[in-house]
Amino acid sequence: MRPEKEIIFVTTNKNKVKEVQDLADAEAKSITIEHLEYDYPELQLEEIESVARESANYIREKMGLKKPFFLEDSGLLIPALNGFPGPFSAFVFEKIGNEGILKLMADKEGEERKATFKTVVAFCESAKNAPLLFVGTAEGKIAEKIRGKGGFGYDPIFEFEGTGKTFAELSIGEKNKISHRSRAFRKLLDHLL
Ligand code: ITT
Repeated sequence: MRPEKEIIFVTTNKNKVKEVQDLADAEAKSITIEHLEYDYPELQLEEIESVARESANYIREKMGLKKPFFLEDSGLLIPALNGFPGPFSAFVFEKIGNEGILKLMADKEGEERKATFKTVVAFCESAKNAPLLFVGTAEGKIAEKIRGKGGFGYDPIFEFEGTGKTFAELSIGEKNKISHRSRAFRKLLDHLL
């Protein structure tokens, strides 16, 4: 059967693709996700929304894609560190990793360990259309130590509120029930369906 809609996901991160693919398979069978591995230059802007929007505008101008496409920018925001690492999450992860974040949080207790994961999906129906943004967040706290073998990035130190488990202790399906990415992507699916 011909799929009703094909959309391109522009990202270098295969873990993001796995999660989004799993969610589309489970909740939107008429939508096919095509992965385009392309490392677009990410502007260092203060807001994750602006990074996602400007990245999508760059793709619109440079790539002239013939199909609808989206990309997403995600970040971990820790209020006790004034929102750090936020839009700089990829850079910070590369430089200091989860161990570095745990060190920065060493003197933080209780409410001070709160953190938010945020994903902003930027979707363009065509290269002519300005991006539409869909935002998803997940609330939790920074764990005391690295836990779990699943997931990627900051997952082993992000404990989802109430569950007591880090995202790295969940399967992809379980993470997709509650994650920032799934919440943003579901909004895109609602828009498309
Ligand atoms: P693209 O920009 O090519 O999509 P990326 O991995 O650079 O891939 P981001 O800039 O959105 O993606 O990610 C910022 C950082 O946050 C990066 O280090 C990711 O590993 C991490 N990250 C993103 N989503 C995450 C998630 O769901 N769980 C844990 N870490 C995540």
